[in-house]
Amino acid sequence: MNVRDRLDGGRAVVAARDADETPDTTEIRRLAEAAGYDVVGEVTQRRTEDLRYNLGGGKARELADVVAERDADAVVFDGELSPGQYTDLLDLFPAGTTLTDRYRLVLEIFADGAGSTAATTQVDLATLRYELPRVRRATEESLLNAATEKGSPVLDMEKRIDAMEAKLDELTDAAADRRARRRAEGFDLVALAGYTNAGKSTLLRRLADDFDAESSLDDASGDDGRNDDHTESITVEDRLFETLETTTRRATLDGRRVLLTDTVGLVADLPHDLVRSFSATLDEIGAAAAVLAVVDASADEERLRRRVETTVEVLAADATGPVVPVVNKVDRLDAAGREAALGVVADVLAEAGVETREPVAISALDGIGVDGLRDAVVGALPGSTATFELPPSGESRAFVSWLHERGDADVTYGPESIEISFAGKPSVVDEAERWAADLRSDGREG
Ligand SMILES: Nc1nc2c(ncn2[C@@H]2O[C@H](COP(=O)(O)OP(=O)(O)OP(=O)(O)O)[C@@H](O)[C@H]2O)c(=O)[nH]1
Ligand SMILES: [Mg+2]
Repeated sequence: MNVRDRLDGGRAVVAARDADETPDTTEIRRLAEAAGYDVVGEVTQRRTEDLRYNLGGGKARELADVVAERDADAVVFDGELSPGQYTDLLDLFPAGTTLTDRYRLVLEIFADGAGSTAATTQVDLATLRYELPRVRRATEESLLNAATEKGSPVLDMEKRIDAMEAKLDELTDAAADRRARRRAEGFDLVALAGYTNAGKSTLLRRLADDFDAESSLDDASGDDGRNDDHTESITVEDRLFETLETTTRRATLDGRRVLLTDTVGLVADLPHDLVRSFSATLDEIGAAAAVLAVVDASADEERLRRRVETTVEVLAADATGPVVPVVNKVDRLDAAGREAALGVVADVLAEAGVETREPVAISALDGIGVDGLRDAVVGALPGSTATFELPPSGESRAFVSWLHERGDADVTYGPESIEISFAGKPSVVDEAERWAADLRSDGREG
């Protein structure tokens, strides 16, 4: 059950323009639906940008007619409208019609769905950053010389932006502390990133040890102590921006303990500062020991290319760990289709000059290739191994359970000794070696 199932944005006409080809409205329609609109019509145009309306003047009036005919409440424009285009277009439409561009549409989806303080603050900040230049322009036009400090909407917005940035910094520090703690406990952090609807959450559910509320690691106290539903379930839906907040679960991959974080999806053609505003996603990507870049391989070649490009742009800027490309939804493809998709992904990555591991083809839905993916992830994580031979004491058994919690321990109990081979994070192996040395010297003394 999702809050957004009850959203009703009203009836919308989508409009799109492209200089080079007839616009494809599939994605903007799906974004409009995710924001709760019922799409009742569309108007598209192939031409260069008109300064006044963005669309050509004739097309803009045609759009107004369609709005009236279909009794629409809203126009959703695929692109970014300048403040002037926004007001001029709105003037053409029947009174009461609302106008939303691609950027505002994404903000609407997030504003409706964000639950935690961090997520809400991020959306508010992105909205203010978007509105500021527009309000500044409007203020300059109307109050050319009346730059009063008192009650200036621009100053007010600037203050709110500063306050929100400070608040987000605090929340970000808390998240970083949490990550440091988990690393110290021997967890490797792995992030799932990628275009919206690629199947990230489905993959998280498949890889996680357990995905019920109990095992959720996003303690609400890290936000504001509020009881927060968003961290309790990982929802999967064939809808854009189903996941609006990062969520972390435990997973054990070939005995290696990792924390997997599902992140907010990416979408093409958004101004960079909107993506930046969702800093929790970028922080998780930056902190991860490995990033799984999930792509929907069942998309046609052009879309696949565009989505991989969008993903790569973000990863190139933020990922520090190795990137494992995950070519998902291959259950929808035959062998030739899989090869083609793997080829496109490899191509885009090579063109972008990002260094990644070999792409892995999987179906998160039915499990094809997931074992291979586990191996690939473990292979990408920094790791080391050690063997120990210890006296059979209570201390040694405590050591063994400590190892079991922190990595992959293979234990043989003999009458005279306990033999262990262990694989895990280098820092854990170092600590284990120090402890084992103590145990051995205690054993000799006793
Ligand atoms: N056929 C097929 N469908 C899949 C697979 N993985 C995911 N899906 C479907 O794709 C849709 C989106 O899946 P999600 O896991 O919600 O995708 P996401 O990347 O988390 O999407 P956002 O949270 O919106 O960014 C759902 O309808 C899934 O059932 C797969 O391997 N095969
Ligand atoms: Mg999701």
